[in-house]
Formats: sequence, structure tokens, C-alpha cells
Amino acid sequence: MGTAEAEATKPSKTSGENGNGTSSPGGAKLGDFSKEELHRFMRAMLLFRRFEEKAEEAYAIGKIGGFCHLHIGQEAGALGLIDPLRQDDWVITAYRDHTQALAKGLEPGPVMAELYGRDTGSSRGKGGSMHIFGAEQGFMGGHGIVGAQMPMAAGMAFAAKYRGTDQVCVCFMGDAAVNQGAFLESLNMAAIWKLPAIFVVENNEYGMGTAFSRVSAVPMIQRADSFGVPAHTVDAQDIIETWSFMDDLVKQVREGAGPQFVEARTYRFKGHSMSDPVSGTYRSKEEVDGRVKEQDPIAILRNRLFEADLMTEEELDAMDDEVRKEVDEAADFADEAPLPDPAELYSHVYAEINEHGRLFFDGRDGEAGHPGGGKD
Ligand SMILES: Cc1ncc(C[n+]2csc(CCOP(=O)(O)OP(=O)(O)O)c2C)c(N)n1
Ligand SMILES: [Mg+2]
Repeated sequence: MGTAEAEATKPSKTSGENGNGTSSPGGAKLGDFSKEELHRFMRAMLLFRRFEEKAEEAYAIGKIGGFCHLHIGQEAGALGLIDPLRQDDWVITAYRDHTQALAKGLEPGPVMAELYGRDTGSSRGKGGSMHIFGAEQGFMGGHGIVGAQMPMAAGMAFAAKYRGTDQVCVCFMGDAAVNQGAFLESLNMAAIWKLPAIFVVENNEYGMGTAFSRVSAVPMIQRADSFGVPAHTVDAQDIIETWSFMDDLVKQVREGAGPQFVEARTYRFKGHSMSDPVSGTYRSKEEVDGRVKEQDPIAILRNRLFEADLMTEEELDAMDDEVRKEVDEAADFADEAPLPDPAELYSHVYAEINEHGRLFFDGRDGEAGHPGGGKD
């Protein structure tokens, strides 16, 4: 797809001043980035794509069990909305989390090993696909309950404000999550306390098989209105726009602009999870094929780079080969890793008893000899 076509498929963008003075950034151009940066963007998105394809393949042959939700088609959002952050900023998200973890700095090996349920996985094989974690990288999970991550995001943003740091917390959610009570509570408290939180809805238009238009009487962008939280829309298939938008917004929040709501407009190219078909009763094959053809974030960047003579086909092929090798190595790392030791069953889980009581330091005493405690 050529640049003109890519421009034509862009959703309309909210720009200019918002209610409380935060501006919706936008209007970034290719020329705002160096060739090296643009190549880095391409490489990262290719890595995400190949990683997910490998996960899909591994799932199909039974190497990965349980739930597995792929992010294919949504790579520009993963990169553009996370890459501008510092390592000590936090990201918390839902279950479609593999590429977001990579974007926040986790290595492909431990993420793949987590999908394989291995001891070297980022959650020591106990979390699986939906619960990737990297505390060191500020990646606070991976959460399977729709909306569960939002109050925790508000809590982390509160901690930053209370401690007087300038950290920012970015909370991702799917479009279905805005109908959860946790959404209302979190946005309201974040607004009242002017917390440094950015709530990002990855609006891929469907919550499993339910179109957003069937569960909301108003467009997504209006959902934050009643909290006084400034709302922005960004075309999350376009890495250039998304990255520069987020870079600006994070700076504003770091400087005290308070919470923000972002509708990142995107589309998932695969089924809801590995057990769901790509298309079916809720969306037609024609719809999916059309979106894949017009809105593939990797193809959009590739075409722009080719047109601007900023990348050759050979360079792209070489990059792709390198990335495929990296993903193969991640899969080998996962394959060769041991399963968790059964003796570790009660460590790093809520049932753990340590010298402070339970894992969450709440002061309760566990019953000696019973790793699960037993008082409640
Ligand atoms: C509280 C709760 N209700 C229902 C589910 C089952 N469920 C899992 S994913 C999902 C749809 C979520 O869709 P969306 O938020 O749009 O995210 P997407 O899958 O599109 O990334 C539902 C209903 C759940 N995990 N948690
Ligand atoms: Mg959705």
C-alpha cells in the first residue's frame, strides 16, 4: 500500500487543545526521525510479528498450552505507545501481552519460555501467555480478568505521585474493558488526584465476537468525558504518528498534566485467541482481508521507507532473516528449559508465607508447616 492510501485509511484524529489544556500531539513526519530510528522501528515490529507467528506455530503443535492471544496487526501500538517510556515507567496490561512485554524491554527468550510454561520464563512458568511479568523492566503484567489492571495502574500512579517521582504509568486495556466498573473507578480517582496515568484503549473494534458499536451508545473517545480526563485518538497502525504522539503525551504527563485517555485505533488480524477462527459470524472474511491489506503496520512503514529511499528491499530481507533467527533462538531457549520444580509450587504465589506473613506483607501469620496458611 502506498503512502497516499495509508493516509486515506487513517481515522480522524482529535487534535489541538483538550478540556484541561493538554494538547493532542500529532502531525509527525518521516523526516522527524533519523534513518537509524526508522530502521529500529521496523526491526522491532518485525520481531513482534515473527515472535507471534512462532508462538502460533508452537501452539499448533502443542508446545504451548492454555490461553494464547496474539497481537498480530497491533504491533505499531505495542511499539509506539511503549517505546517512548523510560525503564522506570510502568506498563500494565491485559492478556494480549507478549509484544508489549518485548516493547518494554523483556528478552524474547524468557517471554517465549513463559508461553511454554518453563522455569526460565519471565514468571517462572507459572503465569503463561496471559501473565508475562518483568518487574525490573517496569512491566507489571499481563492480567486475565478484563479491567483488573486498571485499579492497579491508578495505584502505581498514586505511588509515583506520593513518593514525588516523575514516573508515569501506562495502562492498556481492550475496548471491552471500558464497560467494567473498574474503568469508572480508576479514571475517577486518577482525575481527582491528578495522577500520572495514561489509560490506553487498544480499540480493535471487537471484544471477542462483540463489536464495540453493539455495546456502546457513544464513540470510544467520549467515554472519558464525564471524568474530566482529556481524551485523544491515535491511528495505532501508523508507527510514526503513534510514537511521536506518545512521546509528547508522556512528557506532558511527567510534567504534571494529570491522567489522560487514549483511544488507539487498531485491528486484530487473527482470532480472539488460538481457539477462535480469524473470521466467522461476527466479522466477514472480506472485512479481515481488507484490513490486512490496507492497515498492516509493517507494510505501511515499509512502503514509506521504500518511497523515501530510506530502506532497500535487500536491507529489509536481511533484517527479517536476523529477526527470524532471534525468534528461533528464543524458541530453542524455551524448548531446552526445564519445567518448574514441583517443590516450587507455593513460591512466588499468593499462598507463599514469608517472615512478614503472606506474600503481600499484610502482617497475617501463616500456620507453620502449611505453605498455604489456612486462616481464610
Ligand atoms: C471480567 C471478565 N469477564 C469476561 C472475561 C472473558 N473475556 C476474556 S477476553 C474478553 C474480551 C475482551 O475484549 P477486549 O477488551 O476488546 O480485548 P481484546 O481481546 O480485543 O484485545 C472477555 C469477555 C474475562 N476475562 N474477564
Ligand atoms: Mg477488543
